Amino acid sequence: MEEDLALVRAVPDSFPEALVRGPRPHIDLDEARAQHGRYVRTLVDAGYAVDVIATDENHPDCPFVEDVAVVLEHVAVVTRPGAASRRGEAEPVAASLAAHRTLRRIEPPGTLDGGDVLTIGDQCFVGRSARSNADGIRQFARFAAEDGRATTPVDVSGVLHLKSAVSCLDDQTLLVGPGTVPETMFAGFTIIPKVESEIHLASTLRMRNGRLLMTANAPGTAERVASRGVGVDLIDMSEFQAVDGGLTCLSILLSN
Ligand code: CIR
Repeated sequence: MEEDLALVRAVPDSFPEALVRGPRPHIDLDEARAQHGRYVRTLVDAGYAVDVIATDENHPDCPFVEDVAVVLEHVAVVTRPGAASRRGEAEPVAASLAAHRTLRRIEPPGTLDGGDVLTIGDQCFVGRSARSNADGIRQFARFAAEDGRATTPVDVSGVLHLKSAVSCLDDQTLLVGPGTVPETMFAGFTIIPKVESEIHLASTLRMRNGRLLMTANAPGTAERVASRGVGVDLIDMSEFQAVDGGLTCLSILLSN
């Protein structure tokens, strides 16, 4: 029987030192762990078997597992994150994925963050961001082609990753932060704009039970999405948002 698996990584004591683009925020570690616990419970309730990878104190950003591997149908691409301080996060995640997929690896000088890869059906859109460079995108495109998928690079501005800008509500509908990507790259999709003041707050995670998890501090955008008949669940992830994280970045979801 097909099983849907979620890989997550526990929050280290060093999490308040996670990378951040703006001024360093105050992070409440207990609250971060409580929020992570609720995120994991939501995945369990949605029917995922959750594999919790041990944390790593030397890597404050390690709960953001999405950035170190991209899982396709047959292969998993182990990335080489754009931030050098994050490169040591990949191996335990790769070890866990090796049981499920053939591994491919992004090699220097390529860099790629999984947060820049948006897969919809047989298409992969990859953000050209501060974290993912042209060589990394070229290497990724080769691996995606092995998996039968075409890759389209997309310029990203004003946010960390492509998936901070664009998320997928279903195979035809995208939620997009106005001004973050050239929308012409997504011709053929229905585009729902995020509420302007919520561009950095609204993020989504599409779950196997057909429901959409959304961040609770972007109510205008959640309302816009719910009014289309999508079943929305809200979650407070403020401590992860404070260091530029969204909802997809805290898990890697895969089917077996
Ligand atoms: C970083 O700057 O790398 C982390 N503090 C946040 C990463 C968030 N990842 C994601 O949205 N895919």
